Amino acid sequence: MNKIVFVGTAGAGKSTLTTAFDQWMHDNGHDCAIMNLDPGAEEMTYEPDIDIREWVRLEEVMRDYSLGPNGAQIVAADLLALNMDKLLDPIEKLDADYLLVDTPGQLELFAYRQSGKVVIDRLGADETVLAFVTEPGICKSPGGFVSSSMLFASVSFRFEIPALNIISKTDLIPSEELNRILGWATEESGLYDDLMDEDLRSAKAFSIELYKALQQVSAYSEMIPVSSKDRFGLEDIYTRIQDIFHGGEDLDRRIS
Ligand SMILES: Nc1nc2c(ncn2[C@@H]2O[C@H](COP(=O)(O)OP(=O)(O)OP(=O)(O)O)[C@@H](O)[C@H]2O)c(=O)[nH]1
Ligand SMILES: [Mg+2]
Repeated sequence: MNKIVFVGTAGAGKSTLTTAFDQWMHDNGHDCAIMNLDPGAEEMTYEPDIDIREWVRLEEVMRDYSLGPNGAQIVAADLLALNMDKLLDPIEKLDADYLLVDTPGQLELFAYRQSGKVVIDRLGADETVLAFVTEPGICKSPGGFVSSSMLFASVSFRFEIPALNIISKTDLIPSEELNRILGWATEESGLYDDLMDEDLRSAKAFSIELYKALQQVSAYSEMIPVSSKDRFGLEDIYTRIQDIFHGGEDLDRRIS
């Protein structure tokens, strides 16, 4: 089973995209299931087939360990890793070709703590792809774009599995602004010049050095523009996933 793990900054649109992509997959005849790994999720826009909250709930961790929400997220992330065995059994029983995995908003818990690595390893690194989700609110300024690219590079390099760089909520910005961001990602437009023009004072020097470091390790990656609201870009995600898993061949369509 191919797994697509949606990671990204808080509120970037991971859960909404998981919902929209699941609907797109079903509408296009692909068997797809959803696993929620956010122990603090409250209002859900989808019905998860597997839900970490059956084993770990943020409010219970807060109560049992006398912790505030941030401390509880850290404990919950570790409990999540410890409970992966319980999740693997229902995954094996799922009758689906694709599993969409929604993760908590705190990207740093997943990206930098050991628990994130345990989760990916247990899901099977060779059949998992990361869908990194960022949004215009973060990356429409040159400095913000570099910071978002740094987060993308961090998760890509740390997990050593293929990663898609997705910009969500594109319905919220004019197309010229979106094209400028997409141009930065492919280095077709002058990110360096735009950074130089940005009025950031000391942060400018930091962004420029970060920009150079990311360029040196070839961290810039084409972005997939998406709007879950307008159901735009969902097919592009599917196409890229097919590229990664099957070298571009759409097995589902070949069989049907
Ligand atoms: N306009 C617009 N709003 C969106 C889109 N995707 C998500 N949103 C909104 O952005 C907000 C956050 O979306 P979520 O899907 O909850 O984001 P998340 O990354 O799962 O958030 P956390 O799990 O809390 O980190 C919600 O109010 C969504 O309705 C989109 O494509 N367009
Ligand atoms: Mg969410």
